[in-house]
Amino acid sequence: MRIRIGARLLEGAGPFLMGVVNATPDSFSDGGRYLDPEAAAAHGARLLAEGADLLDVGGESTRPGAPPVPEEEEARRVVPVIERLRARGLGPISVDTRKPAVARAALRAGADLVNDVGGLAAPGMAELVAEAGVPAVLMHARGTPAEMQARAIYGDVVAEVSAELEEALARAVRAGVPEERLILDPGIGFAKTAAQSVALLAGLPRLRRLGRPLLVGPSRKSFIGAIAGAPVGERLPGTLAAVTACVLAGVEILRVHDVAAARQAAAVAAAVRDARAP
Ligand code: HH2
Repeated sequence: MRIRIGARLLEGAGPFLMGVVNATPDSFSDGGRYLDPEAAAAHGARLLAEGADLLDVGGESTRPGAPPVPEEEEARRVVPVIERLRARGLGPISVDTRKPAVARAALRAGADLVNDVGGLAAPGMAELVAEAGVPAVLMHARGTPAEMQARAIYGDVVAEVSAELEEALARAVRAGVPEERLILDPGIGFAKTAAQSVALLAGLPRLRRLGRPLLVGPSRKSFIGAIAGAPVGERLPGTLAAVTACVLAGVEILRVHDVAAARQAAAVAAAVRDARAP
C-alpha cells in the first residue's frame, strides 16, 4: 500500500499501528480514562512513543447498544484533543466519527484522516472527505451501534461483508473520493456475532481481493471474551493472537489500545510473513 496520512507516508506491507485515544466517558474498555483533553493528549503521546504510526481520536462509544452522542458534544470532546496533539507536533491524527459535522470540526483542528465506522454513508460525509483531500477508513457495519447486533444475520458473512464494502467503496468514489485514498475495514464486532467476527478474520484473504489496504480493529473485543472467557480488562493475549492472524493474512493496519505489546506481536508475525517461501 502507499497512502499519505498527514506528514507520514505509509508505504509497503506494514503492519502499521493505529493507537486508540478514546475521549469518551463510556467506551467499552477505557471509557472515562481520557475524557480530560490533557490526559487524552498525553495518552496519545505515550502511544506514539510506544510505536504507534498514527492516533485515532474518538468522542463517541460505538460499542453494541451505545446511545448516540449529539454532534456538538462529540466535537467538544475530540477537537481539544486534536488541537493539543497538533500543538505538540504529534501525529498523524485520525478522527473516529460517523458524523460529517464532527469530521469537519476535527479536520479544521488538524486531523489528517477520517475513520468512519458508518462507511462514509451519512449524507455529505464522502463529499466532505473528497473536498478535504484526506484519506479515509471505510468500515463495514449495519445500522447504528444502538441496534446493530439485531442485524448480525448473514448467509456467508465474508461474501456479504465483502459485497457491502465494495458497494460502499463505489459510493465513496462516485462522491469524488479517489479510490487510492480509501482503506477498508470489515468491522469486527459491528453487527457481527463472535462467530462472524472469527469468520471474518479467517476470511481476510478474500477481502484482500477488493484491492484496497485493510485495517482491522480486534483490540479487546467481545469475540475474545466469547472464545476465552476473558473479561474486558484481560484480553491482551487474545488481542495479540488476533493481531498475529491479521498480519499473517496481509492486513496493513491494526487499530489497537495496547501499542507496545501489539508492536512486538506484529513485528514477529511480519517476520514470519516475510520469510515465507514466495
Ligand atoms: N472499533 C471501535 C471503534 N472504532 N474503527 C475502525 N475503523 N475499526 C474498528 O474495529 C473500530 C473503530 C470500537 O473500539 P473502541 O474505540 O475501543 O470502543 P468504543 O467504541 O466503545 O469507544
